[in-house]
Amino acid sequence: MSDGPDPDYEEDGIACLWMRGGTSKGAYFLKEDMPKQESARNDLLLRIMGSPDPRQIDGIGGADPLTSKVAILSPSTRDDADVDYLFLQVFVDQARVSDAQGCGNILAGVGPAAIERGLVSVAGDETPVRIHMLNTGEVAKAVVQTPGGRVSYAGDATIDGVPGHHAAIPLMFTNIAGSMCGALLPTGNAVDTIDGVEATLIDNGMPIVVMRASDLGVTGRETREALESNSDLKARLEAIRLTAGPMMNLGDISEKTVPKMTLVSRPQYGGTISTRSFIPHRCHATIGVFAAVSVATACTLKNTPAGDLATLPADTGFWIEHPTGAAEVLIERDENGAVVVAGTLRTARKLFDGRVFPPRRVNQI
Ligand code: NQM
Repeated sequence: MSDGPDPDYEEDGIACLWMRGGTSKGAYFLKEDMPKQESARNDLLLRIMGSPDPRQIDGIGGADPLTSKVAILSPSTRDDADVDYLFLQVFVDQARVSDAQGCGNILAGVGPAAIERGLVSVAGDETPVRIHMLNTGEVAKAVVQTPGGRVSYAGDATIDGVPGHHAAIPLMFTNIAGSMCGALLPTGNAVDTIDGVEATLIDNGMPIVVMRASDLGVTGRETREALESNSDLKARLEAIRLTAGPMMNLGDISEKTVPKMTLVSRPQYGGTISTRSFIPHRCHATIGVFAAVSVATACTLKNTPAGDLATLPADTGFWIEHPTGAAEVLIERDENGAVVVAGTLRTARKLFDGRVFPPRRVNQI
């Protein structure tokens, strides 16, 4: 990164990889191409995405939190990682950019993007990439298909919520318990009661609040659209969230995207459990990767909302049902039943590689 003035982004554009990562979509940048000041960087990202505007019509964002995401990559600052990854959530209808959560779906595109941008060298037909997730401080391990010395996105892996089949990108995690809350169960309890609703406040990679859908007056089988139009439910969830945040050591979360709110019910399609996730104000079309790991972990806790409703698998494969299918989470437990390793399989795809042009601010003209 040069010490000189920032370039003329509006005139020259900025190098951008637009990728699908798992069931999300986002813009991948090199840190060295970004403004040095955080406030200038966030302002640039808002303009690139077209926020604040519910349609993001003047930017590349997809008018949905799941398609208004950013990954910033840089050479790793740690010996046990190959690349540093900062995730940023660009709000759609507010002028806000948040680093207060990670994202396991966008993580799926980090390995390929790091290779595409020359931060990581191809190692053979498959290239392992150790990713330092700056939002939580943990390292994830991904494996990228690299036959013939370049990233291949083609393959036969499928994930629910994404049409077609693509190259598999396995992701493995260790030591993610308490990633943001300091402990797997930050209150020390497997069940807390908030506003009369039993909830498990848990963080195994993502802080989530797990509640029985039936305790909130819904079945948990509703569509994303039906839940999003239920304003009474959304108000009740937000009231519970505002209480849960400080209990989870997250401080005042009124302006943050964590904790996520997860409604659980019995599995419908032979999976482990059925979910509907609020992230936190829109209902997820599928489920976040780390949120799915956290729900799977909650399923292993007896006499809890998830533990009571789950049908635990005989092996390590937990299927977390969501509005458009199910996500598989691999869970390995130690002799005490504690989750020590978690993993999942995602796919990712390079959609566009080019330069993106933000609009000028009025005061710049
Ligand atoms: O939980 C959405 C997503 C996510 C996050 C969100 C995610 C995760 O699906 O790891 O992937 O929870 O805001 O992209």
